[in-house]
Amino acid sequence: MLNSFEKLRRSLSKTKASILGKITQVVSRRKIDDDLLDEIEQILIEADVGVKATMRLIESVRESAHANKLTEGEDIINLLQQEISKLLGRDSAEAEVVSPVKPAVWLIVGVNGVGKTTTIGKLATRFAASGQKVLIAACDTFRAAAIDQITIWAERSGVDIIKSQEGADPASVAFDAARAAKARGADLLIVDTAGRLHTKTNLMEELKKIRRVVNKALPDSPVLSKLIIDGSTGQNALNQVRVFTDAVGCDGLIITKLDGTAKGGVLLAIAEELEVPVDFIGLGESVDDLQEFNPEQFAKALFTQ
Ligand SMILES: Nc1nc2c(ncn2[C@@H]2O[C@H](COP(=O)(O)OP(=O)(O)OP(=O)(O)O)[C@@H](O)[C@H]2O)c(=O)[nH]1
Ligand SMILES: [Mg+2]
Repeated sequence: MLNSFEKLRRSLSKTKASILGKITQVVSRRKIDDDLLDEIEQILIEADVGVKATMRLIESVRESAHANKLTEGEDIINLLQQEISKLLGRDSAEAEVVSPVKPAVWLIVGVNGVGKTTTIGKLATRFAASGQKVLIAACDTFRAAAIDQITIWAERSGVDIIKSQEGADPASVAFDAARAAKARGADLLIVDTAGRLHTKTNLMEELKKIRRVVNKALPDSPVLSKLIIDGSTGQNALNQVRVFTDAVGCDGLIITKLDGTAKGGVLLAIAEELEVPVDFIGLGESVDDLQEFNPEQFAKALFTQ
Protein backbone atom coordinates (compact mmCIF):
# COMPACT_ATOMS: atom_id res chain seq x y z
CA MET A 1 0.00 0.00 0.00
CA LEU A 2 1.22 3.52 -0.77
CA ASN A 3 2.05 5.79 2.11
CA SER A 4 -0.11 8.88 2.31
CA PHE A 5 2.44 11.26 0.80
CA GLU A 6 3.05 8.95 -2.15
CA LYS A 7 -0.69 8.61 -2.64
CA LEU A 8 -1.05 12.41 -2.58
CA ARG A 9 1.86 12.89 -4.98
CA ARG A 10 0.40 10.46 -7.51
CA SER A 11 -3.12 11.80 -7.16
CA LEU A 12 -1.97 15.31 -7.94
CA SER A 13 -0.16 14.30 -11.13
CA LYS A 14 -2.42 16.26 -13.48
CA THR A 15 -2.32 19.41 -11.38
CA LYS A 16 1.41 18.97 -11.10
CA ALA A 17 1.73 18.75 -14.88
CA SER A 18 -0.17 22.01 -15.23
CA ILE A 19 2.04 23.84 -12.69
CA LEU A 20 5.43 22.24 -12.09
CA GLY A 21 5.58 20.57 -15.52
CA LYS A 22 5.04 23.82 -17.40
CA ILE A 23 7.22 25.90 -15.11
CA THR A 24 10.10 23.44 -15.42
CA GLN A 25 9.94 23.88 -19.17
CA VAL A 26 10.14 27.66 -19.13
CA VAL A 27 12.79 28.19 -16.42
CA SER A 28 15.46 26.03 -17.93
CA ARG A 29 18.60 27.98 -18.93
CA ARG A 30 16.91 31.30 -18.17
CA LYS A 31 17.73 34.10 -15.76
CA ILE A 32 15.13 35.42 -13.33
CA ASP A 33 13.74 38.57 -14.95
CA ASP A 34 10.40 40.25 -15.60
CA ASP A 35 9.75 38.26 -18.78
CA LEU A 36 10.25 34.96 -17.03
CA LEU A 37 8.08 35.99 -14.09
CA ASP A 38 5.35 37.08 -16.54
CA GLU A 39 5.41 33.65 -18.16
CA ILE A 40 5.12 31.97 -14.78
CA GLU A 41 2.27 34.27 -13.85
CA GLN A 42 0.44 33.14 -16.98
CA ILE A 43 1.00 29.46 -16.14
CA LEU A 44 -0.38 29.90 -12.62
CA ILE A 45 -3.46 31.74 -13.83
CA GLU A 46 -4.15 29.04 -16.41
CA ALA A 47 -3.80 26.43 -13.64
CA ASP A 48 -6.73 27.99 -11.75
CA VAL A 49 -4.59 29.53 -9.03
CA GLY A 50 -6.61 32.74 -9.42
CA VAL A 51 -5.37 36.25 -10.10
CA LYS A 52 -4.93 37.38 -6.49
CA ALA A 53 -3.00 34.33 -5.31
CA THR A 54 -0.89 34.42 -8.47
CA MET A 55 0.03 38.07 -7.88
CA ARG A 56 0.95 37.37 -4.29
CA LEU A 57 3.11 34.37 -5.27
CA ILE A 58 4.92 36.18 -8.07
CA GLU A 59 5.68 39.16 -5.84
CA SER A 60 6.95 36.94 -3.02
CA VAL A 61 9.14 34.97 -5.41
CA ARG A 62 10.53 38.20 -6.88
CA GLU A 63 11.35 39.59 -3.41
CA SER A 64 12.78 36.37 -2.12
CA ALA A 65 14.99 35.91 -5.20
CA HIS A 66 16.25 39.45 -4.77
CA ALA A 67 16.87 39.10 -1.02
CA ASN A 68 18.74 35.84 -1.48
CA LYS A 69 20.58 37.02 -4.61
CA LEU A 70 19.21 34.15 -6.67
CA THR A 71 19.41 34.70 -10.41
CA GLU A 72 18.94 31.33 -12.10
CA GLY A 73 15.52 30.48 -13.53
CA GLU A 74 15.61 27.06 -11.89
CA ASP A 75 15.78 28.70 -8.45
CA ILE A 76 12.18 29.78 -8.95
CA ILE A 77 10.96 26.25 -8.40
CA ASN A 78 12.15 26.05 -4.79
CA LEU A 79 11.05 29.57 -4.05
CA LEU A 80 7.61 28.90 -5.42
CA GLN A 81 7.20 25.73 -3.38
CA GLN A 82 8.05 27.65 -0.20
CA GLU A 83 5.66 30.46 -1.03
CA ILE A 84 2.85 28.04 -1.93
CA SER A 85 3.36 26.20 1.33
CA LYS A 86 3.11 29.50 3.23
CA LEU A 87 0.02 30.60 1.34
CA LEU A 88 -1.80 27.32 1.94
CA GLY A 89 -0.72 27.25 5.58
CA ARG A 90 -2.56 30.46 6.27
CA ASP A 91 -5.79 28.54 6.55
CA SER A 92 -4.68 25.33 8.21
CA ALA A 93 -6.93 24.23 11.04
CA GLU A 94 -7.71 21.21 13.13
CA ALA A 95 -10.18 19.01 11.33
CA GLU A 96 -10.99 16.79 14.25
CA VAL A 97 -14.43 16.40 15.69
CA VAL A 98 -13.50 16.89 19.34
CA SER A 99 -16.36 18.77 20.90
CA PRO A 100 -17.10 18.96 24.60
CA VAL A 101 -20.81 18.76 23.87
CA LYS A 102 -22.15 15.61 22.30
CA PRO A 103 -23.24 15.16 19.61
CA ALA A 104 -21.43 17.48 17.24
CA VAL A 105 -23.28 17.86 13.95
CA TRP A 106 -21.77 18.16 10.49
CA LEU A 107 -24.14 19.26 7.74
CA ILE A 108 -22.63 18.10 4.47
CA VAL A 109 -23.67 20.52 1.73
CA GLY A 110 -22.74 21.35 -1.82
CA VAL A 111 -23.89 21.44 -5.44
CA ASN A 112 -24.95 18.32 -7.32
CA GLY A 113 -22.57 15.44 -7.75
CA VAL A 114 -19.56 16.92 -5.98
CA GLY A 115 -19.07 13.85 -3.78
CA LYS A 116 -21.10 14.60 -0.64
CA THR A 117 -22.44 11.11 -0.07
CA THR A 118 -19.13 9.40 -0.88
CA THR A 119 -17.28 11.76 1.45
CA ILE A 120 -19.73 10.96 4.25
CA GLY A 121 -18.96 7.27 3.76
CA LYS A 122 -15.25 8.02 4.05
CA LEU A 123 -15.68 10.28 7.09
CA ALA A 124 -17.96 7.85 8.90
CA THR A 125 -15.48 5.04 8.37
CA ARG A 126 -12.60 7.17 9.56
CA PHE A 127 -14.26 8.51 12.69
CA ALA A 128 -15.82 5.16 13.60
CA ALA A 129 -12.38 3.54 13.29
CA SER A 130 -10.97 6.09 15.71
CA GLY A 131 -13.56 5.02 18.28
CA GLN A 132 -16.23 7.66 17.81
CA LYS A 133 -19.88 6.83 17.77
CA VAL A 134 -21.18 8.18 14.48
CA LEU A 135 -24.75 8.45 13.25
CA ILE A 136 -25.76 9.35 9.69
CA ALA A 137 -28.94 11.22 8.70
CA ALA A 138 -30.19 10.48 5.18
CA CYS A 139 -31.65 13.90 4.43
CA ASP A 140 -31.36 13.60 0.67
CA THR A 141 -34.92 12.38 0.28
CA PHE A 142 -35.11 13.67 -3.27
CA ARG A 143 -34.39 10.31 -4.89
CA ALA A 144 -34.86 6.76 -3.55
CA ALA A 145 -31.45 5.94 -5.01
CA ALA A 146 -29.83 8.55 -2.77
CA ILE A 147 -31.23 6.85 0.33
CA ASP A 148 -29.99 3.47 -0.91
CA GLN A 149 -26.56 4.89 -1.66
CA ILE A 150 -26.02 6.40 1.79
CA THR A 151 -27.45 3.24 3.41
CA ILE A 152 -24.79 1.15 1.68
CA TRP A 153 -22.07 3.50 2.93
CA ALA A 154 -23.47 3.32 6.48
CA GLU A 155 -23.46 -0.48 6.37
CA ARG A 156 -19.92 -0.56 5.03
CA SER A 157 -18.64 1.73 7.70
CA GLY A 158 -20.64 -0.02 10.42
CA VAL A 159 -22.53 3.06 11.61
CA ASP A 160 -26.26 3.57 12.22
CA ILE A 161 -28.43 5.58 9.89
CA ILE A 162 -31.71 7.43 10.33
CA LYS A 163 -33.76 7.58 7.16
CA SER A 164 -37.26 7.94 5.75
CA GLN A 165 -39.03 7.47 2.44
CA GLU A 166 -38.31 9.17 -0.85
CA GLY A 167 -40.12 12.50 -0.88
CA ALA A 168 -40.17 12.90 2.92
CA ASP A 169 -39.41 16.33 4.37
CA PRO A 170 -35.61 16.45 4.80
CA ALA A 171 -35.92 18.75 7.83
CA SER A 172 -38.11 16.23 9.63
CA VAL A 173 -35.57 13.46 8.96
CA ALA A 174 -32.90 15.80 10.33
CA PHE A 175 -34.99 16.42 13.43
CA ASP A 176 -35.50 12.69 14.07
CA ALA A 177 -31.81 12.06 13.51
CA ALA A 178 -30.80 14.84 15.91
CA ARG A 179 -33.04 13.38 18.62
CA ALA A 180 -31.73 9.88 17.95
CA ALA A 181 -28.11 11.08 18.08
CA LYS A 182 -28.73 12.59 21.48
CA ALA A 183 -30.64 9.57 22.80
CA ARG A 184 -27.97 7.13 21.59
CA GLY A 185 -25.05 9.13 22.92
CA ALA A 186 -23.49 9.68 19.48
CA ASP A 187 -20.31 11.76 19.24
CA LEU A 188 -21.05 12.94 15.74
CA LEU A 189 -24.12 13.22 13.55
CA ILE A 190 -23.33 13.54 9.84
CA VAL A 191 -26.18 14.84 7.71
CA ASP A 192 -26.32 13.97 4.01
CA THR A 193 -28.21 16.57 1.98
CA ALA A 194 -29.42 16.69 -1.61
CA GLY A 195 -27.19 18.41 -4.13
CA ARG A 196 -28.42 21.86 -4.98
CA LEU A 197 -27.26 24.55 -7.30
CA HIS A 198 -26.23 27.52 -5.26
CA THR A 199 -28.39 29.68 -7.51
CA LYS A 200 -31.67 27.94 -6.55
CA THR A 201 -33.15 30.05 -3.78
CA ASN A 202 -35.87 27.62 -2.65
CA LEU A 203 -33.38 24.79 -2.23
CA MET A 204 -31.06 27.02 -0.26
CA GLU A 205 -34.06 27.88 1.96
CA GLU A 206 -34.60 24.17 2.55
CA LEU A 207 -31.02 23.89 3.73
CA LYS A 208 -31.51 26.76 6.16
CA LYS A 209 -34.56 24.96 7.51
CA ILE A 210 -32.55 21.77 8.10
CA ARG A 211 -30.04 23.81 10.03
CA ARG A 212 -32.69 25.57 12.11
CA VAL A 213 -34.38 22.32 12.99
CA VAL A 214 -31.13 20.69 14.09
CA ASN A 215 -30.21 23.72 16.17
CA LYS A 216 -33.59 23.53 17.84
CA ALA A 217 -33.36 19.82 18.57
CA LEU A 218 -29.78 20.14 19.86
CA PRO A 219 -29.50 23.67 21.27
CA ASP A 220 -26.16 22.99 22.96
CA SER A 221 -24.46 21.16 20.11
CA PRO A 222 -22.04 22.71 17.65
CA VAL A 223 -23.67 22.50 14.22
CA LEU A 224 -21.04 22.89 11.51
CA SER A 225 -21.64 23.25 7.79
CA LYS A 226 -19.03 21.48 5.74
CA LEU A 227 -19.08 22.46 2.10
CA ILE A 228 -17.96 19.91 -0.46
CA ILE A 229 -16.27 21.36 -3.54
CA ASP A 230 -15.39 19.39 -6.65
CA GLY A 231 -11.71 20.13 -7.25
CA SER A 232 -12.26 20.22 -11.00
CA THR A 233 -14.70 23.12 -10.72
CA GLY A 234 -12.06 25.80 -11.10
CA GLN A 235 -12.79 29.41 -10.21
CA ASN A 236 -16.53 28.83 -9.77
CA ALA A 237 -15.63 27.15 -6.48
CA LEU A 238 -15.12 30.59 -4.93
CA ASN A 239 -18.65 31.56 -5.84
CA GLN A 240 -20.09 28.36 -4.40
CA VAL A 241 -18.31 29.00 -1.11
CA ARG A 242 -19.70 32.53 -0.91
CA VAL A 243 -23.30 31.56 -1.60
CA PHE A 244 -23.38 28.55 0.74
CA THR A 245 -21.67 30.63 3.43
CA ASP A 246 -24.42 33.24 3.18
CA ALA A 247 -27.11 30.58 3.53
CA VAL A 248 -25.85 28.19 6.21
CA GLY A 249 -22.36 29.35 7.09
CA CYS A 250 -19.29 27.39 6.15
CA ASP A 251 -17.02 26.01 8.83
CA GLY A 252 -14.77 23.98 6.61
CA LEU A 253 -14.26 22.79 3.06
CA ILE A 254 -13.64 19.35 1.69
CA ILE A 255 -12.19 19.42 -1.82
CA THR A 256 -12.91 16.20 -3.72
CA LYS A 257 -11.78 14.63 -6.98
CA LEU A 258 -8.29 16.10 -6.87
CA ASP A 259 -7.12 12.80 -8.32
CA GLY A 260 -8.65 13.40 -11.73
CA THR A 261 -8.09 17.06 -12.35
CA ALA A 262 -5.47 19.53 -13.55
CA LYS A 263 -7.26 22.30 -11.65
CA GLY A 264 -6.03 21.57 -8.13
CA GLY A 265 -4.45 25.03 -8.13
CA VAL A 266 -7.85 26.26 -7.02
CA LEU A 267 -6.81 25.42 -3.44
CA LEU A 268 -4.41 28.33 -3.68
CA ALA A 269 -7.15 30.67 -4.83
CA ILE A 270 -9.32 29.50 -1.94
CA ALA A 271 -6.53 30.03 0.60
CA GLU A 272 -5.86 33.52 -0.75
CA GLU A 273 -9.40 34.77 -1.09
CA LEU A 274 -11.46 33.06 1.59
CA GLU A 275 -11.28 32.76 5.33
CA VAL A 276 -12.54 29.22 5.44
CA PRO A 277 -10.17 26.31 6.14
CA VAL A 278 -9.81 23.18 4.03
CA ASP A 279 -10.31 20.23 6.36
CA PHE A 280 -9.97 17.25 4.04
CA ILE A 281 -9.22 16.41 0.43
CA GLY A 282 -10.69 13.58 -1.64
CA LEU A 283 -8.31 11.59 -3.82
CA GLY A 284 -10.53 8.89 -5.27
CA GLU A 285 -13.76 6.95 -5.02
CA SER A 286 -12.93 4.43 -2.36
CA VAL A 287 -13.13 4.60 1.38
CA ASP A 288 -9.42 5.24 1.98
CA ASP A 289 -9.23 8.06 -0.52
CA LEU A 290 -9.65 10.90 1.97
CA GLN A 291 -6.80 12.74 3.62
CA GLU A 292 -6.61 15.46 6.19
CA PHE A 293 -5.38 18.55 4.38
CA ASN A 294 -1.78 19.33 5.22
CA PRO A 295 -0.52 22.50 3.47
CA GLU A 296 3.16 21.63 3.66
CA GLN A 297 2.69 18.10 2.34
CA PHE A 298 0.39 19.39 -0.38
CA ALA A 299 2.96 21.93 -1.57
CA LYS A 300 5.70 19.33 -1.41
CA ALA A 301 3.62 16.82 -3.38
CA LEU A 302 3.00 19.45 -6.05
CA PHE A 303 6.73 19.90 -6.45
CA THR A 304 7.95 16.31 -6.21
CA GLN A 305 8.36 14.64 -9.59
N1 LIG B 1 -12.25 10.40 -8.62
C1 LIG B 1 -12.99 10.74 -7.57
N2 LIG B 1 -14.31 10.54 -7.61
C2 LIG B 1 -15.05 10.89 -6.54
C3 LIG B 1 -14.48 11.46 -5.38
N3 LIG B 1 -15.48 11.71 -4.49
C4 LIG B 1 -16.62 11.29 -5.09
N4 LIG B 1 -16.38 10.79 -6.32
C5 LIG B 1 -17.35 10.28 -7.30
O1 LIG B 1 -18.22 11.31 -7.69
C6 LIG B 1 -19.51 10.78 -8.02
C7 LIG B 1 -20.58 11.54 -7.25
O2 LIG B 1 -20.41 11.24 -5.87
P1 LIG B 1 -21.58 11.37 -4.81
O3 LIG B 1 -20.99 11.08 -3.50
O4 LIG B 1 -22.77 10.60 -5.22
O5 LIG B 1 -21.88 12.93 -4.94
P2 LIG B 1 -23.05 13.75 -4.24
O6 LIG B 1 -22.52 15.12 -4.01
O7 LIG B 1 -23.57 13.02 -3.07
O8 LIG B 1 -24.12 13.79 -5.42
P3 LIG B 1 -25.68 14.26 -5.30
O9 LIG B 1 -26.20 13.68 -4.03
O10 LIG B 1 -26.31 13.72 -6.53
O11 LIG B 1 -25.64 15.77 -5.30
C8 LIG B 1 -19.45 9.30 -7.67
O12 LIG B 1 -19.21 8.59 -8.86
C9 LIG B 1 -18.26 9.20 -6.73
O13 LIG B 1 -17.65 7.93 -6.75
C10 LIG B 1 -13.04 11.69 -5.37
O14 LIG B 1 -12.44 12.21 -4.42
N5 LIG B 1 -12.37 11.30 -6.50
MG1 LIG C 1 -25.49 12.50 -2.55
